[in-house]
Amino acid sequence: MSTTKSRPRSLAAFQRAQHVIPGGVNSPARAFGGVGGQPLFIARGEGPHLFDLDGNRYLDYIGSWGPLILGHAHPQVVKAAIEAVQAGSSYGAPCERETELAELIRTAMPSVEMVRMVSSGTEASMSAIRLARGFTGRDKIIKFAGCYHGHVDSLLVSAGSSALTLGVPSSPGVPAGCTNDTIVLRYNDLDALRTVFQAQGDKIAGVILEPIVGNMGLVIPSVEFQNELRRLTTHHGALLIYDEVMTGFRLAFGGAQELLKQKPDVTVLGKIVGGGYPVGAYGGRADIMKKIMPAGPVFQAGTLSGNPVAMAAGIATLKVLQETNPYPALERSTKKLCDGLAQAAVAAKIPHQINRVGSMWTFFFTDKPVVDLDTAKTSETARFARFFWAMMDRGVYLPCSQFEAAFVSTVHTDKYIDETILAAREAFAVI
Ligand code: KE4
Repeated sequence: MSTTKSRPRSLAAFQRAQHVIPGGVNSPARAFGGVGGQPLFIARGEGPHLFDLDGNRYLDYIGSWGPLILGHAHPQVVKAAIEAVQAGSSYGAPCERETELAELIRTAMPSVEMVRMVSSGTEASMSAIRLARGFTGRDKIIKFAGCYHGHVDSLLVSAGSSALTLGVPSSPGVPAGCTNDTIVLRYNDLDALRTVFQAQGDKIAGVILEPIVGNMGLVIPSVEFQNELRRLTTHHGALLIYDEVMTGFRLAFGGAQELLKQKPDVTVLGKIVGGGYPVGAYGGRADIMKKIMPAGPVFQAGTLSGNPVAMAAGIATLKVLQETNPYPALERSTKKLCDGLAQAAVAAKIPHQINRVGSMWTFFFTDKPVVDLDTAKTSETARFARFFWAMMDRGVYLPCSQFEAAFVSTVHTDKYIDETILAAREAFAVI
């Protein structure tokens, strides 16, 4: 780890946390395992900035790993959450905010005719898998190496994000019985997809994928791959499940499915849909969703599902997105950022690939086009770690892994984009 700054209060906080929390963090993605050194402990977030316990200010390109498309503490989200809290924190009974958020999701994504709220992306993808199996009466699920769908036992094989960063894409503690029905293929691999469906298409309950991947770093599907996924699942009666936890409301108001002009059978949501509060959701065709209890026999439940405070934050966030349509501006600002990073890398003669869709992007330290996990892994992760700390020391907070996407928010103005490009020019000169 090569930081030049001392951050004594973060260090002390980390040492204290390690006595009571495994690894001192409540999610391994925050552990800096991929870049070395100790994680920062945050005092507060404000707009595009994070402030650590030592009073340092950083331009935040993580945005809580995606939810904060409007930046930290957006006034309308804060107001909505405070009003909701003053009416109580949780009822254990339905409230109209749940219906309102479900209706907003349906407006954004016409493929989603009905929605069930849960409390995390993991819970949403786990439930979507169970739904696919319950609806089709089949057991096999196809996933793709490098995609991450949360820490669902049956999907913790060749998983991306922090499972990949920390070298446990297939975690101990997951019995073979949980993954025997999981088929792992290479992303963008048409031949493998066709071969599996030809051999066992009548056994496949569903295919789950990140329609535009964030968890190997950003990887874009070929049009042929997208279309073949839809053709084969339809032909064989398997469900096409888009995990839009990261891309939903990020790449367009209607998510990746709007951008790609695709129509999945089931969509998994999280992150932005809760505006930074614990919300996951899964939804899709009404005939499929009506299989979910109590409408149907497939069990799924949750004490804090549809929590009124979280619903209020999600509604406020989606309403701001719906009313302001920030996506063209996000496209412009993120393109400006990535063009600036590319120019700086070329000037420093640093081999790189930049994959970007809208306000999601990844700077890979490799000269090979990154189209799947194998090509993502050609990146020089040691150089990424040096870049990470060189940017951190210049007040820019990037995702602490080569295998994550970075995010631009609506409050990353030109001034801050320019500051980031300048920091990168200096950082490239020293890594
Ligand atoms: P959560 O259970 O963390 O809310 O969502 C799991 C999940 C599901 N699907 C996709 C496409 C996801 O990106 C995620 C979670 N993303 C990671 C970051 N890449 C969350 C960060 C963390 O694990 O702390």
